[in-house]
Amino acid sequence: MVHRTDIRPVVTGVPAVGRVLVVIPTYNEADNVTAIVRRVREAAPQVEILVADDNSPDGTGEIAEGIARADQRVHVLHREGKQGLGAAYLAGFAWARRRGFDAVVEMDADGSHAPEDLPALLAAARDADVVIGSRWTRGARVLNWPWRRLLLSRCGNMYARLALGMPLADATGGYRVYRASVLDALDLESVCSQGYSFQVELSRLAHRAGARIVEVPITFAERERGASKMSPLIVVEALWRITGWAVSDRRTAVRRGLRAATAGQARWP
Ligand SMILES: Nc1nc2c(ncn2[C@@H]2O[C@H](COP(=O)(O)OP(=O)(O)O)[C@@H](O)[C@H]2O)c(=O)[nH]1
Ligand SMILES: [Mg+2]
Repeated sequence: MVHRTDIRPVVTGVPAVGRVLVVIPTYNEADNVTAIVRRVREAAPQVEILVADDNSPDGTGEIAEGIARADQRVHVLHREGKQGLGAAYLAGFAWARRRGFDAVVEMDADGSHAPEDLPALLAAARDADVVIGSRWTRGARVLNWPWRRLLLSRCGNMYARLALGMPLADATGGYRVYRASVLDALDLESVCSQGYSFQVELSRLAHRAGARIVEVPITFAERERGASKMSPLIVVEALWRITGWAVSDRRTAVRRGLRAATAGQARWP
C-alpha cells in the first residue's frame, strides 16, 4: 500500500524553457565526475545529465555508468576515443535532440563551471536563444586562474570580438545554455572545430543566425583535481580558425559591396 507521504512529486523541466539536458564532456575526470553530477542534481533537480566520455583511460566512463544505474536522470554516452571537446558536444546535442529535449547546457566536469550558477542561466534562457555564463561581464569572478590563462582568455576574447564583430564579452566561454530551436537552426554539420574554438564557432553561427544571445555573470574557479587538457595545439587551432573566419567574413562583405555597387551602376548609367 502506498501512503500519501510516499508519493514524491517528480519535477520535470524548467518553467518556460522545458526539458533540459546538461551535457558534461569528460576525458580523465575520474576525480571529478561524481562530485559534478551530485552538485548538478542538487542545484537543479529538474534537469537530466549526459556524461559524454571519450573512453577515458582512468575509468571515468565506468564511474559515470555506476551513477547512471542508480539515478535515472543521469545518462552516459560512451565514445570510442579522444576526439576533442567539440565532437563530444556535437554528439551530446544530437543525443538530446533525438530524445526531444528543449534545451541543452554545456558544462565542464572539473567544477570550473559552478552548478550553483545553473538556475540563473536557466532563468535567463526564458528570454534568450543562447545564454553564456560569462567570466568577463560585470559581476563575474574568476578564482585561482594562473595569470597565463587569464591573459589568454582576455586576449582570445578581444581578438574574437574584433575579428568577428561579435558584441560578446566571453565568446570562448564553455558554460552555456542552447535552446533546441537555435540548435536546429544552425548548420552544425559545417562545424569543424575540434578543441575550444568550438565555443567561438558556435557563437559565430548563432550570432550570424540572429539568435538572442545573453551573457550572465558566473563565478569561474580553476579545477582542484585532475589535469587540464588544454594544449598549445588547441590555442593554435583557435587562432587559426578565428583568423580564417574573419578573412572569409571580409571577403563576403567585399563581394556583397561590389555586387551592390554594380547593381547601382546598372540602374544609374
Ligand atoms: N569527451 C571529451 N571531453 C574533453 C576532451 N577534452 C577536454 N574535455 C573535457 O572538457 C572540459 C574542459 O576541459 P579542461 O581540461 O578542464 O580544460 P581547461 O578548463 O581549459 O583547462 C572537461 O570536462 C574535460 O574533461 C575530449 O577530447 N573529449
Ligand atoms: Mg577546466
